[in-house]
Amino acid sequence: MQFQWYPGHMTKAKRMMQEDIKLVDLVIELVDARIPFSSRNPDIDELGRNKARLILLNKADLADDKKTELWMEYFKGKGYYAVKLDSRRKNGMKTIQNVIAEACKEKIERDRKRGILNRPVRAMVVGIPNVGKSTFINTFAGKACAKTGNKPGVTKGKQWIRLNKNVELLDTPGILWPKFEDQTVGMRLAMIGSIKDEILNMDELSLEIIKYILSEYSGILNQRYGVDESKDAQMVLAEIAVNRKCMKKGSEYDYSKAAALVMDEFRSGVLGKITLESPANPEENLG
Ligand SMILES: Nc1nc2c(ncn2[C@@H]2O[C@H](COP(=O)(O)OP(=O)(O)OP(=O)(O)O)[C@@H](O)[C@H]2O)c(=O)[nH]1
Ligand SMILES: [Mg+2]
Repeated sequence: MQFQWYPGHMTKAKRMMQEDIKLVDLVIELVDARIPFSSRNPDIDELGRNKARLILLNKADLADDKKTELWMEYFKGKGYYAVKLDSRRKNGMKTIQNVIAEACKEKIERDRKRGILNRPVRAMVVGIPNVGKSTFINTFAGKACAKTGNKPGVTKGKQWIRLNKNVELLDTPGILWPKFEDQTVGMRLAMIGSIKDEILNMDELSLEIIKYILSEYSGILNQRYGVDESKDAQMVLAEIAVNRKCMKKGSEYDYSKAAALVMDEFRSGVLGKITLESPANPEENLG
């Protein structure tokens, strides 16, 4: 399988990000909690150098809680602040407020020594497509948010959202691209649904996910589809087609229909909370 990701826009996006990052104290980076390695951008560490860094493990409601904890430890060990969340929900946002204050305490202290009081922390949200940036901004800002308008002297045309007296958010998120040239990374992005399905081989993808679930989350496929887990992925897929009556016209089984069913139920969380990579072996191949 080959993956394509926003070619052509990349250089422009990166240049814009470089400009935007100069304006903020804190970079809030969203990653997908199911693939915290593969959903990161290779350039973000370079771009965000000298800024306070907060990593949000978003869509944690779909991820394996134990593995999410391991990833939080991993990121904290590397000097980031890290919080897990479901961006669609309001709870959790208070924690983020507190972590932002903590992450920016040096800046606040520096301001205070220079006699600058109450200058809000400026933050921007970055992440790869579909990771939940807009959802997060909407939930975090809530209804009470007010656009502060253009700030003369800071920059032209940038809109800031004043969250409260302590935090301002750049209102357009920075879209980054993943390490799409790596095929394992591409595969995992495809699995969570971040790559257009039309260009994917869903049958192949479903066999990979079945293989992975059989080895890492035994019991799940038997429970959901009544399949024999001692068989290989191909046989398991065939059994899912039979048990779920995935038929073509006539009496032939439709394995592609079964494959699509498995992908859909994985992505929507129906199969359970499943994480595709661990911090100990993030680059290891699936299955
Ligand atoms: N389950 C779950 N779904 C989420 C969460 N956050 C966002 N989503 C869903 O993920 C999808 C993408 O969310 P967006 O907020 O549009 O993502 P984005 O990063 O702004 O995407 P682009 O603007 O395309 O770069 C939407 O269907 C959201 O409802 C979360 O924490 N949990
Ligand atoms: Mg968006």
